[in-house]
Amino acid sequence: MEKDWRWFGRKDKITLPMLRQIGVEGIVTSLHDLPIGEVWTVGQISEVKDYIEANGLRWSVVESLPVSEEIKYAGPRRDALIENYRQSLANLGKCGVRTVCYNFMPVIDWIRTDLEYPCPDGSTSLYFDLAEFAYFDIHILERKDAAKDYSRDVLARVKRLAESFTDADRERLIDTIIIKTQGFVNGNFAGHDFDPVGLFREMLSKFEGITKDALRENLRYFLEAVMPVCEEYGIRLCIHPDDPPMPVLGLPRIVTSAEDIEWILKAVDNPHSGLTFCAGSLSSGAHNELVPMARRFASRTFFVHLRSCDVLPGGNFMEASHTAGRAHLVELIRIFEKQDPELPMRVDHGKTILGDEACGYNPGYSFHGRMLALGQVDGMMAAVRNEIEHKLI
Ligand code: DNO
Repeated sequence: MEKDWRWFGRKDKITLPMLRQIGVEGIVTSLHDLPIGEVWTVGQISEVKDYIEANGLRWSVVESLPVSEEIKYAGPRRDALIENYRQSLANLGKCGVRTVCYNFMPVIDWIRTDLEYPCPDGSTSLYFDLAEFAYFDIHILERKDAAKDYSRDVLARVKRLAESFTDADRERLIDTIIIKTQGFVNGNFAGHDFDPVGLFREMLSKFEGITKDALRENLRYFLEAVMPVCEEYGIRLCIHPDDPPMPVLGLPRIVTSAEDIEWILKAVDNPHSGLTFCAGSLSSGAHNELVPMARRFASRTFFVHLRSCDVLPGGNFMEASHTAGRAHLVELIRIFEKQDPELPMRVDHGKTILGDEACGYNPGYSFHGRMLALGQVDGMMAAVRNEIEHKLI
């Protein structure tokens, strides 16, 4: 697979010359400063592409071309926003950037409750604690009937948290769930000088009455509208799984399992519509067995995210090392290397190590932690290529 790296543009403290030194071949990025829903012009795209190429790299994948919330809940501006999306895809195609990742998670992108969870070895990792998340839902958002969505066990833990949580704990949770994890990937919650909980409630209300089936139909509508542009420009559009892969905050989620992925690929059965195989998101759901899923969907996988999770008791999970956890990365590499040795791949969510904590990187996007992960994955890929070359697999 091609070794790619998620780079957040010129404001990223990790520069392109640094990435060349560690063996990165392709860049994964987005036009991070543009509001969601605006057309990406040829000029804006070329400017970023030229800069990447001037540094001896290529722009391999767009992650993400974000889908506006109104497209997801079928609001009145849906068709106009889809038209903008089509235009952005066409402009990317004209510039030769042809792998485009997106997701269809309502309101909230990826979720963690702790961005600096201390590991025994002194590093820190991202962590999801279901009881803390339920506390956020029940006691901070105060969503109607929220308690019905959690088990008695989780509710007992929430009760204990409610007894011990200070104002500072509440603020930390709001900052983690709404601002820090969403801020750099999701234009809905980018700023700091607003009422995040109020805005969050308002966004949630837009999805009232949207069932899983309705959300699926809205995805089908979107894909049917954009596929002709993807065909015309040779674009491979690949949906990112939901992270974590389960319904949250009363919102449906539709990319959580093999059955969901199968539905999407069949609903609009076009070779330009595929999957971002995010091993981390999928492995954080105990119901997902990644190796058979990779075998099943390899031919429609256009982009791979390599990381691995450990699922813990009580619905909690954390990021594992890239050589451990339930994702079985070596086996996934075997499957995807055989499928297409050129497939774009990036490591995802490294730990925070060796001074990363002082650098203000986006959560999960440390330099040393990801570099270590890339080294581990690079080693696994070299071993797998050797197996393939000597017909050992
Ligand atoms: C977080 C990422 C997600 C992902 C988007 C893709 O680290 O896994 O933000 O990039 O959901 O659209």
